[in-house]
Amino acid sequence: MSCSGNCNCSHNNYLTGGNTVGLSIGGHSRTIALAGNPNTGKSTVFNALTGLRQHTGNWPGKTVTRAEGHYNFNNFSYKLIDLPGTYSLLSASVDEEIARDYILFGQPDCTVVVVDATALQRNLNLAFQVMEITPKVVLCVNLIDEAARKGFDIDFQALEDKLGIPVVPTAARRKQNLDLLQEAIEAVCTGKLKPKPNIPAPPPDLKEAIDQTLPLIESIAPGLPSARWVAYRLIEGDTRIRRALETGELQQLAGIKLPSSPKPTPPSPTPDAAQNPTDKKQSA
Ligand SMILES: Nc1nc2c(ncn2[C@@H]2O[C@H](COP(=O)(O)OP(=O)(O)OP(=O)(O)O)[C@@H](O)[C@H]2O)c(=O)[nH]1
Ligand SMILES: [Mg+2]
Repeated sequence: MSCSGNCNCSHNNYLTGGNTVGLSIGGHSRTIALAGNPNTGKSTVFNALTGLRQHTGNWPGKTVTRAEGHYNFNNFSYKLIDLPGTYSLLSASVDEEIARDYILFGQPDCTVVVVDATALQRNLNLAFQVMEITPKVVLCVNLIDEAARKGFDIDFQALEDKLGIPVVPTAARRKQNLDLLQEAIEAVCTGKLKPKPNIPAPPPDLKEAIDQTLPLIESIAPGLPSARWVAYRLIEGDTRIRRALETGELQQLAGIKLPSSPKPTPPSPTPDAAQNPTDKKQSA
């Protein structure tokens, strides 16, 4: 895919490139990831927006179904990726790893986190984790019909102000407010809206550890997206992420060409600074 310098589309790589999974919608489009806990209505949103313009296949090398589709909005084409449900970006099941890797390294133009309006607190955990990785997030608070039926009164404006990202209440099964969701996605993709996720700064010792780790990651994997998240994981002693960095798996996921020269060794975890940044966000 060739793009003019001022486009807002995703560029081909292992995760975003349609052909790598035998799915090619073609054309010039913005790529949107639909993430969320299981059963929050991601596929309902996906089906309502894409209708019959859907393709399914498998994720590369996995038996997990990958669904992508497209829709047009204001004369622009949007490619929607329906990710497997995940509770946390730290989870280890194959489905959850796929969702995690796509959010971290697929570099979608916007990630929509679909949450269940009747279980907001639990669902926001994932939203915070995604906000930590990218500011290009829209929160889709789905099942508002169900929340209303249960007598929940949600102040969406307050939620938006507190989180610093656009919040769109929807009832996807009734196709309610999906136009507002499309507007919010467009605004984030074009930069008309620049979300400023409200994420508390890490404590000084953790910040210092991150500052020391980031240049090492950059030296091993120049330009790796989500390097901060990788730094958190290394500091916490995540051996799987460390191995994935050493073997070049992360770089491959992000579509980064591997250097032929030997790589420096990644930093050893520093237990003193080991804290779960995600847990901090939850208590924030
Ligand atoms: N009442 C109500 N039900 C909804 C709404 N959106 C989705 N549902 C229902 O919620 C259930 C789960 O919806 P899905 O779209 O399959 O959820 P999902 O997030 O794709 O689920 P996983 O792929 O398993 O993670 C289905 O029975 C939907 O019909 C909504 O806005 N209101
Ligand atoms: Mg689904």
